[in-house]
Amino acid sequence: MKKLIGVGISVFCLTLAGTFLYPLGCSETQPVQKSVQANPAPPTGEAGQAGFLIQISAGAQDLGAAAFGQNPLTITQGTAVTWENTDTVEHIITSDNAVWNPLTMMPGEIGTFTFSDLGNFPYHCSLHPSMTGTIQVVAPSDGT
Ligand SMILES: [Cu+2]
Repeated sequence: MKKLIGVGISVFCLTLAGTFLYPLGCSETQPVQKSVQANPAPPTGEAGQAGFLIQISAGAQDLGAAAFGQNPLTITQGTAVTWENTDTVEHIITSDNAVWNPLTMMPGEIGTFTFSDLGNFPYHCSLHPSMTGTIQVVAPSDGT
């Protein structure tokens, strides 16, 4: 004559196991936060190619060709160029040959154009015609 008390023991064991396992689920790992502050990143051009940032200096209207942070600028084909207006007045970056639509930038604003064609691209500010710049677009070197 045997009394089966196995079921009762099993339930007890499961409860016990749950109690012991509970603390294990509590361990937390704090992820290390990496904070990298960089200058405003220019947008990424086509094919994942990095862009280039040209800052328009304060007082740009009196600076002529020096109004633009990089001038003349040589880039490889497909690069996106972003102008950032760090001045206190509006500027309108205009292609001499109407290659792109004029980029109107109030102070603090940016404008971007991706250069897909080779060649020299002179530009100016249509509000301050003495502000002139040139971008030269060259073929990416393929190492052959
Ligand atoms: Cu201007």
